[in-house]
Amino acid sequence: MDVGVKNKLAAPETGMARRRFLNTAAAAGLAGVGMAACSEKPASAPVAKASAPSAQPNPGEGAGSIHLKPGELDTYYGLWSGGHSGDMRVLGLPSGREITRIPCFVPDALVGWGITNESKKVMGTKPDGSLKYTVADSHHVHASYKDGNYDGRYAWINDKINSRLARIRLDYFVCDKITELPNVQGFHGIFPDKRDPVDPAINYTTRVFCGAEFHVPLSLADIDKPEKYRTLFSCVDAESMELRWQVLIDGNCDLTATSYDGKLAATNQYNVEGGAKYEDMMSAERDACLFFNIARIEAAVKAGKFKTIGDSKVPVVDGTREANTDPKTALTAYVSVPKNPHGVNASPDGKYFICAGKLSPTGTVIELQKVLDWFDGKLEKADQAIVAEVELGLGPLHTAFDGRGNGYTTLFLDSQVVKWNIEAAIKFHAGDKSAKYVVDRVDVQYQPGHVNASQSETVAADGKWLAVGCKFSKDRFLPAGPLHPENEQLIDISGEKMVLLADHPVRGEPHDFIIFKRELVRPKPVYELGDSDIAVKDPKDSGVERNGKKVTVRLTSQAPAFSLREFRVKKGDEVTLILTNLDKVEDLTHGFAIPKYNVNFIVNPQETKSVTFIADKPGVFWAYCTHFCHALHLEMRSRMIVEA
Ligand code: K7E
Ligand code: CUA
Ligand code: CA
Repeated sequence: MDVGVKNKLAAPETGMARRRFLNTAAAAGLAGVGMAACSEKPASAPVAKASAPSAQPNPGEGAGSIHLKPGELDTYYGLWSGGHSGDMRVLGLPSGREITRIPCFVPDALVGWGITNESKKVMGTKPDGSLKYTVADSHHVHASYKDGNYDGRYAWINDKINSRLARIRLDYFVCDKITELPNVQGFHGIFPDKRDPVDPAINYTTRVFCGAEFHVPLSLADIDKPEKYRTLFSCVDAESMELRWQVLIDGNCDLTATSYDGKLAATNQYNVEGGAKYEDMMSAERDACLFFNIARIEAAVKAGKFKTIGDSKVPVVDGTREANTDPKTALTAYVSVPKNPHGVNASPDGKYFICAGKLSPTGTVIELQKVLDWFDGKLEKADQAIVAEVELGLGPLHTAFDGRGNGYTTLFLDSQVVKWNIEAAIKFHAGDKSAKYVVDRVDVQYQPGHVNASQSETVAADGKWLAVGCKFSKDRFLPAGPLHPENEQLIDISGEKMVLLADHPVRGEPHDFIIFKRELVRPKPVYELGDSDIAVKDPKDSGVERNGKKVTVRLTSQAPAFSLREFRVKKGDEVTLILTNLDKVEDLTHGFAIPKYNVNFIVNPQETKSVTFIADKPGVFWAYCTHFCHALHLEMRSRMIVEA
């Protein structure tokens, strides 16, 4: 721990005694993090302290009630990552009700994701037609922007295990594309850009930036030379979902942030050491926040100043320290941040990126104009862009914003959220020791990771609700065996004091999430027949078509019947079954299951799906509707006869 920093960062408010040991904890490093996470507050410990801040009522009205009347709709959507469940969850807020889960990276039995040909095409298959991957680990969800606010087109989510980026269409709330990033492992942070750095007419998202955590050998010759392992920062085209370019960097990537003017993207780095073991990864006192000059990178790609790696055709530019010493031509700027930082978040006024210290008790505020000044040669050192580095508490991870100048940072080890004023922190850092930057603290249950506020990462941050993703729920819910849910908590931040209002158990394990006004999306109530070019548009087009051993079965559904009451194929046929749901009524979904053939999927109104299988078992198979649709739902069947 840097003693100089410690003294400079003496907290201006009282009640910090318990946090005095933070310097030793930081020195104890990762072991300290792990142990403290589990031992600081044993499950039997009373949680009375938690309600202390809430006991003081907020002045004014507060953000509103979290208890909706039956039939009343939520005013915000929340998009939550599903962690290693590999899905995206859609919540209504402030009630916290889970509305649906959108399967992305892993199969889902409800809708037939990973069963239908259409979903398999999105997920990716091996040459034999089976799924390439069935596991994933999604952490971060972000949505497309226009003029600094969400525009309701797309959301993206990462898969850390297999370095994949999935896109969700926000009209149908379905995953429509998945891209696997080349040359990297441990793809973690994502963030869409908010406008083009050069063309003012492009005031919306056209790029998604992806940070990769793990160092890997870029050539098989380097397998046994960890010192040669590298990571890359990637840019994916928001529309085509193709890779645009990558940047070879020193150190690693973690979380990602983008500026409102489109000029800068950044990633926090916790492993500037390039260590292969955690002890090595925490040997430096300061790591970095690495800035990317988007316009210059794209100019370099255009000018052919790139190489490619292995089989990948993606242009890779050189963003290493050595290649970028002249600010006036640099593609990258390394701003130092203590110590193994986690999280980089853009303040809604467009001025600052904030990095949380994780192993340092500090939040670092970096002024973006000063980073641009460094790129213009007007600032001697990139570190001069740091305008505050203030003590927040133990284990700071992520920061959300209320649009009134305050940040809300999770303190993993303290099990708290700290509300702090950014301008006051800047004054304090500049030497005004009377500047009280910490506004409030609230205990959360327990060990919070991500935090986000309603509209937080947009120009329309409204400072009403704050959700906190707590990694441990311990004693907060009825025990259901050794696996505990996570605890997503909701806090009213409309007043001076934060007020904890609700606990929600969630199936493991969301990391990040966004919360936005419901008006910002325009979900479609039904599909369009023309969405699929194999749609069976009329029941009269139903039937069995044979082409050698390949058989196509076309049918439609209209409650309470399928257009084919029976169909015949022969043992050994490769059967492709196409089903269009001709019901137009909103909410009238049908299912289609074939016993013993591992087939089940749903078709929403006007939607078409298909499955392909080998009819390897002769006999009679009652295909039936699995999704309750009608008083005669149980009677809604078709008979598949497989002739021996
Ligand atoms: Cu969980 Cu965003 Cu992967 Cu922090 S990360 S907590
Ligand atoms: Cu159709 Cu149930
Ligand atoms: Ca480090």
